Amino acid sequence: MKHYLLTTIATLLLVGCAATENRDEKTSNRVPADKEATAATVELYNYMYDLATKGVIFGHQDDLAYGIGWVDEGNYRSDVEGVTGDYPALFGWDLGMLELGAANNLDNVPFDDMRRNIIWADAHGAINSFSWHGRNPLTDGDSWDVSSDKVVWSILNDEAVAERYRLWLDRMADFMLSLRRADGELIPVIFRPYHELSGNWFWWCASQCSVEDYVALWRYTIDYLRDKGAHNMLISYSMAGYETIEEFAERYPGDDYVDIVGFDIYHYSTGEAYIAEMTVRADVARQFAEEHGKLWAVCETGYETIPDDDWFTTVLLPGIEGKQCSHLLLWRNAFNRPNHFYASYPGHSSAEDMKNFVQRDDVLMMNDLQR
Ligand code: BMA
Repeated sequence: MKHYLLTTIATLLLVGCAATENRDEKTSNRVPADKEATAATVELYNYMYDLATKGVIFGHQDDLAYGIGWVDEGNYRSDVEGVTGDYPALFGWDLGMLELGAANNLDNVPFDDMRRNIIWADAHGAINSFSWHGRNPLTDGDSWDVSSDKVVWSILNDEAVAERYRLWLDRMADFMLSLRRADGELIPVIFRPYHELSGNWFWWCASQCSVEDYVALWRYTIDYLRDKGAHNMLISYSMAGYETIEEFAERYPGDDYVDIVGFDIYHYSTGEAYIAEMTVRADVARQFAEEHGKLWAVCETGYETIPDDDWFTTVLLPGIEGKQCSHLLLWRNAFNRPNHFYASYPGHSSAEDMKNFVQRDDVLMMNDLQR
C-alpha cells in the first residue's frame, strides 16, 4: 500500500501546532476532532483535505455487498466497476443490527463480509464510511419507529435503557476495533451516526427530541466509543433539509465531536428543483465547514432508478461542481427490492453518463486515491 508517507511525517511533526486554514497548501496539518486519533486517522483526515482541492470523492453504499442481479461471493464485484472500469473511492456501509449482535445488517449484509470488504478497500487506497440505522432501544422497533418521542430522553435518563444502549455501543466499539490492516494498525473510517436529524422519520430526529438531548446523545455516543479505544473515526454530521446556517447549526454537537458536515439529498421531483435545493444546502454547509475548520460532503444522494439518462452530468454535476465538496455517496443498489437503486449498472440506460461523470478529472475514484 502506497501510503502518503510524506504527508504522514509532516503531519506527525506538525500535530499540536496551530492548524492552518489554508486549504490550498499541499500538505495540511489539520487535527481531527478526536485529539487522540490514531496516526492513520490523522493522515486520512489531512489526505481528504488535499483531495477536496482536486475533486469530489465518488462513493457508493454497499457497493461490494450486492448489486443488480447479484450478491457478494467474495470476488469484489461492483456495479460501479462494471460500468466504469474503476471502483468508488469511498465505500458506504450500514451498521444497523450490529448493536443487537446480529450476524447480518438490516439489509442482509454479513458483518464478516463487510469487514473483509472494508479491509480490501482500505488496502486499495479507498475510504470506508458508516451510517447506523440502529434499532429503537426503547420500543424494540426499528430506526423508523417514531411512536415515542421519549427514546433519546430515555437513553439519557432511564438506567434500564441506558444499560442496553451501552451494550450496543460495546458491540459497535468491538467492530470498529476489529477493522485492522495486515500490520495490525486500525483502519481509519468515517462514522456518520444519527443522520437526517432535521427530518421526522427516525427516533433521533428533531421531531423526537430536544436540542439538548440530541447533542447529549451524540457526545455520549462518541465519548463512549473513544473511551473504548475507537480512535480511528472521523465523525460526520449529516442533516436532511434546511435553508439557513442557523438551522444547520442548531443541533451541531460541537467542533470536538465532528470532522465532516453535510447533508443527505435525493432527487424527488425535477432536476431544477434538485439543483436549486443542492445549491442552498451546499452553500450553507460549505460556509459552516469553513467557519468551523471542517470538511463538507454530500453524505447521501441519488435519483431512484435514474430515469434520466444524463442525470449524472446534467443534474448531479452542476449541483456540486467547483465547491470543494469532499465526497458524495450514492445510495445502494438493492438486490432484493426492484426499483431501489441509485448507481448505474451494466446495461442500464444511464451507464454511459455515469461513466462520463466518473472519468472527469475532478471526480475521484479508487484508482485516483493510491494512499
Ligand atoms: C433506506 C433504504 C432501506 C434500507 C435503509 C438502510 O434508505 O435503502 O431499504 O434498509 O436505507 O440501509
